[in-house]
Amino acid sequence: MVSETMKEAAKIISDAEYMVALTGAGVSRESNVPTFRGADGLWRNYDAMELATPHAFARNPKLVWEWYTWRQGLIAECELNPAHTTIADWEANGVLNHLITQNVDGLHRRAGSENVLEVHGDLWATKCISCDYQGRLDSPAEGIPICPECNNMLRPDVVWFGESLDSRIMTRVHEELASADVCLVIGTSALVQPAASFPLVVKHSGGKILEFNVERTPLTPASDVHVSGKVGEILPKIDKLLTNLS
Ligand code: BJW
Ligand code: ZN
Repeated sequence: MVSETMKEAAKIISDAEYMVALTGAGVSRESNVPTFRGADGLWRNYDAMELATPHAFARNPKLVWEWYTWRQGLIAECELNPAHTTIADWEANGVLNHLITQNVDGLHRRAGSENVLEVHGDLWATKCISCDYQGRLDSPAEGIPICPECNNMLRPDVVWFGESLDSRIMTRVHEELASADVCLVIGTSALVQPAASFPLVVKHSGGKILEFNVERTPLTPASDVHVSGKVGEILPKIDKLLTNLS
């Protein structure tokens, strides 16, 4: 079924001059990657402060690595869903200019998206806790990976609570937001800063926000259109509407 809000969203997308998207864990939910918050989210069974902070890593690096190894295994096995592929098609077709993702699962790149800013890092990337070494894993970590340069511990190269986002990536994010007249907000609870405020930059410069989510979020009141439902189902329907509009 095609709803009125889907039609409104398709019209705004087809009229956009420069469109960016902010994605979150909801985009990968239909690939069976757990989200963070909500009834079946990771934070139901795991304490964020025990796992996703620099303090947690300093206290118990083995536990933190076990959690990341488990997630790496899940992601290595999972399949793309139509939300990832539609977003990648929109970039290839010139509908979407740039993608800003909070996801660390790498699934947007696997789907073929190239203009991607991964603001919370990459689950497969590592960095040394004491020297400048940066590396990549090609399969789930075994135990605590060790730095080949200085023998100290490697950590996942992701952004934990209390850590700043990479300043070069933030500069690129703000360049993209300044260029955009439409921002899609796809499958994020919009609770984690600073990412949750990125769409408001577009809104405050006169642009539009289109939100796609199964639930309302703090960004819903600022959104020009909120399309309710699973993004793996909604985005392909909107794609069909775009074909009819063009
Ligand atoms: C579907 C769907 C389907 C499901 N279809 N939809 C007080 C006020 C303001 C800020 C702060 C504060 N106290 C602390 C802060 C700062 C903090 C913060 O924002 N905290 C808030 C939680 C309160 N932020 C930070 O610390 C950031 N750094 C920073 O601010 O630096 C400056 C600073 C330094 C020192 C002190 C203070 C400030 C860093 C944030 C890093 C976040 N890291 C994580 C982990 C990454 C690594 C890893 O994955 O292991 O990033 S946390 C986690 O949340 C992950 C995600 O990227 C991020 C966002 O989650 P997301 O993607 O929105 O997922 P969910 O699960 O929340 O939502 C899923 C959504 O999908 C839901 O809405 C569903 O409905 C929907 N959905 N299925 C459509 N099929
Ligand atoms: Zn090192």
